[in-house]
Amino acid sequence: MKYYITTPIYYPNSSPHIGTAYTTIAADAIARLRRMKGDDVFFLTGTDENAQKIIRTAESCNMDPHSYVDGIVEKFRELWKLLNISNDDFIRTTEERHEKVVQNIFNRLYEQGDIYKSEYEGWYCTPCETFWTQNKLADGKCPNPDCGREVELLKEESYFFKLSKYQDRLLSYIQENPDFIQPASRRNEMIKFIEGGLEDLCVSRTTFKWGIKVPFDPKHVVYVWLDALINYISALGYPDGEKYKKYWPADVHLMGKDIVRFHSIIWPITLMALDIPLPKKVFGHGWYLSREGGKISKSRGNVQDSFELIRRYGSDAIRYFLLKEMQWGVDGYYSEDDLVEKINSDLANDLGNFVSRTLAMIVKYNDGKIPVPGQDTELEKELKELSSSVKQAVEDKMLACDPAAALEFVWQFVSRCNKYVDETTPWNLAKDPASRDRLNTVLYTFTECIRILGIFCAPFMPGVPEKIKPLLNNQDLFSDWDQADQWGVLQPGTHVQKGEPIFPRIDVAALMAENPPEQAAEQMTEASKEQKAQVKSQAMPELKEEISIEEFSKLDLRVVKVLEAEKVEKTDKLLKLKVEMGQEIRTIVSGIALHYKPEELVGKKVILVANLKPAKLRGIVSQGMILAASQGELLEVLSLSKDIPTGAQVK
Ligand code: ME8
Repeated sequence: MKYYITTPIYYPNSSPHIGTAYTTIAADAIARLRRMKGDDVFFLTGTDENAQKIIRTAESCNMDPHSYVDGIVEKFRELWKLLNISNDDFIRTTEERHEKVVQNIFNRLYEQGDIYKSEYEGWYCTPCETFWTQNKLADGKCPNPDCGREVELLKEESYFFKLSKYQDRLLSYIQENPDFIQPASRRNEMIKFIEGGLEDLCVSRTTFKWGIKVPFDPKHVVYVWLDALINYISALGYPDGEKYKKYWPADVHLMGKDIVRFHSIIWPITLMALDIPLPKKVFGHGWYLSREGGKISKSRGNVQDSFELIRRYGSDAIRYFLLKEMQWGVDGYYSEDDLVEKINSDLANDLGNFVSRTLAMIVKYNDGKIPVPGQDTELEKELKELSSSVKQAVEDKMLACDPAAALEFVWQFVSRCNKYVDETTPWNLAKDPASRDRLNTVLYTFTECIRILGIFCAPFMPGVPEKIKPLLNNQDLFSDWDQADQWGVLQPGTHVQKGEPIFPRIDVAALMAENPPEQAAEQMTEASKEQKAQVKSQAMPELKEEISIEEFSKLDLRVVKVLEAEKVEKTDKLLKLKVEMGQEIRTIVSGIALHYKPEELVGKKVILVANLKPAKLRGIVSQGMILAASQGELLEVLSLSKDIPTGAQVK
């Protein structure tokens, strides 16, 4: 089966950021999965260079546009390489192979009467590269809710594309093909928009020279959006190229919701006019928003240096976080704090720890050799069935462009693997020679689980198989998706090793020392604090995965009394507390200083997670954690009103 997937081609007016990276990573994960399934995949990305805003940015840097974009395009290529993006081609719209196709198409549309010459009088938003009529403006500014910037009045001779002629045909197509625009909410928006009436589109400009010349009237350059959309076929060598014949129509054009309109109107109408089949799906995902409010975007200046983030956390972790946090059809939030939390909980703890502890047991109980397994029990059968259902669910979710849900399923398997360790208690089996056969089965199953996890993670985090491979004697076992529910692949007798943790925990204290919170807080303006409070208070946090009563009972919660409280020097969030728990006095560091003055806490009876591993914060060892409820900017420490003695259990 052939499978053709594309990302938008990005404007190289500044370096790529986390938002831009999301679409490319999501497309990459889908492409990788299809390849692992055996499909013949073509995955395209690139850069959209003939935009007016490129000239403006280049001018502001005193550079000519060519040199300017060359520099930024290199950054895109470098970032995609660091993020392990497996694109098959990278198209630049300043390449001759693209220009030729755009000119041919413009000619053809003109010759068949779909493009005609007239005069444009109206508004233009350069940041959005969009024409607007007077009645669409919002208070005289760009009506795009993410823009709202000044628009410019244009009056120039232009060529127009007869969108209106194709309006009814397009509408019927969208209505008859419910999968064409996804999710359904975007499809409905598009239907409404088209029903409102399509005006012919201005498709050339004369007030600057940067761009692809209209072949029969070279004082005009082609409007950047018509030019850009054509990349999806010019890269394949339309009209005669082998790749075009093989891969078109695209299986999915993946993009953010901001540009679904261009892909659902201008692009299909261009294709209809040329008598070319339409892409199978146009999918518009949500945006990454910053916790401080607003879309992560170059113009808002709220982007973090992606290269620095990769240096700090690694490409797999960034990929995992971005794929996991963008729920289907809605916006996602990005913050470095959330990223660190996810790395520590999902990657270091759930996944990494499973791999290290099980391999350590094979080293300890079987000299590092995979044993010959004995008879399966219900537990092994259950794991095998789960691997099949997870495999199918991941495929389905990825076809529906929903990597977050696909990863949920993968993590169901990760959790089940961890539970299997707790259920089988190999440390007890190892004490009893009569249980040797059972222990062998369990240890063997561990290695198979690791192998399968390597396959499940491969599309999302291609570095994971690379990290697991040397631990399983350098065998290449992770590229065939269908082996994710085949068991018994690993040969008994194979040597394994524990190695380094595949995802080391991030030391939050060290990170805080590198970027003290008070600095970050100072940088936050009052307005952005307010926005942050609004953003945070809007949504109830997602419910976590179900746990059993046994798992819950592992928590040791105790009543403690605060004896002393003081601020931790050089921080604005941390309080150091001395608490009494029965006969014992403990030191606790708690991030509640923005909500409580030290003296407000002294004498209060609060609840402590008493069996949490001690952690060092700002050089102070914190021996537990105080419970507090929080939403948005609100936070309250849970306290007791009755005089229950300290040390009492909370159940
Ligand atoms: O629109 N969250 O290029 P562009 C999620 N050249 N995705 C985001 C994002 C965010 N905060 N910010 C950007 C263009 N994106 C045109 C496309 S295609 C023929 C021409 C992603 O550089 C998302 O995919 O402004 C969005 O649609 C795209 O970057 C816009 O990139």
